[in-house]
Amino acid sequence: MARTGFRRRMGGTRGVFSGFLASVVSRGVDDSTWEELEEALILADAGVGAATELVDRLKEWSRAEKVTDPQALLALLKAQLAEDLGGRDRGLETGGNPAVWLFVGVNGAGKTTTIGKLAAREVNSGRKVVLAAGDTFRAAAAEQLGLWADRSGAELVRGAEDADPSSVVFDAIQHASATGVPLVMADTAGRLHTRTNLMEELAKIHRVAGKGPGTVTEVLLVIDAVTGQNGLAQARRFTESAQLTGVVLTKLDGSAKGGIVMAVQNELDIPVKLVGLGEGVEDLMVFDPVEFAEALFS
Ligand SMILES: Nc1nc2c(ncn2[C@@H]2O[C@H](COP(=O)(O)OP(=O)(O)OP(=O)(O)O)[C@@H](O)[C@H]2O)c(=O)[nH]1
Ligand SMILES: [Mg+2]
Repeated sequence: MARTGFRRRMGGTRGVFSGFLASVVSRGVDDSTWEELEEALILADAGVGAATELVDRLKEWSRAEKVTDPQALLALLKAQLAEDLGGRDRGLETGGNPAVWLFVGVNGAGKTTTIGKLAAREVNSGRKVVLAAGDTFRAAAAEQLGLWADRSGAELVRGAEDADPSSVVFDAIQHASATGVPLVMADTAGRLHTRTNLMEELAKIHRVAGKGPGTVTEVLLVIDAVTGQNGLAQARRFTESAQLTGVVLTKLDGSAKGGIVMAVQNELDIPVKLVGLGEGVEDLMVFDPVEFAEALFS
């Protein structure tokens, strides 16, 4: 996706900062600049702690350097934001024979869609992929994953209706191993039929997946950016029981709460590895802090 495409799709969150941008550009840096910026960051769900800390840092610098030029302030703001969000490894580990990537998250977050988009990316780069239909909550879930398998050129392994999710994932890994496929992406349910606790079920899938020939190299939590701080609360629950390696933040295109990227990394200390910017197969990007900062403040 071109840079302009990213900027345009970030329109919801950009809108939150447009008042601050317009007033700092027209009036220069003054006392209300800080309040407006802090308010906008909080409205965008960056988290109060992160917002205050960033604004205090900028305020101190601009007072020490006697900066009143808005462009100088915006340049520093972008650089600081990108630096705060940067320095993280956002790669997805592919070593593992096969490598197994688990996708977890509440229902509707975008797990299945993200798997479909990523499968297409991997297949396009020449890697064979098996998709494991570990969401056995609804029959339609496996069908939805099957559509993505067809579209992306990946193979689907599904179980009987109401099959144990762990066994479906285990079978998929064995199948991948037996046929020389290096990567398995496993879908999971955001809710369950049984009274079993979701977190326990996910822990079991993780454990069972590790017993086969493969290695679980990624556990990606999928969060819907539209839910903002609420998504952060969900994420906390998942971090307590799943060994997460990264976050996929979906629906940034429809969200005014893109600041959640800051909250996730600051408060949970988990890298946002990928962002979803639409429903299509192309609408998934590796999260780029520089591009993100540019999109919000230019
Ligand atoms: N606009 C937009 N829509 C998205 C994005 N990612 C997913 N969606 C949509 O969100 C809806 C839910 O996505 P799913 O992938 O089915 O979510 P899920 O987590 O698998 O949901 P369950 O299977 O019910 O647990 C679908 O309509 C997707 O097309 C995104 O980045 N942007
Ligand atoms: Mg799903």
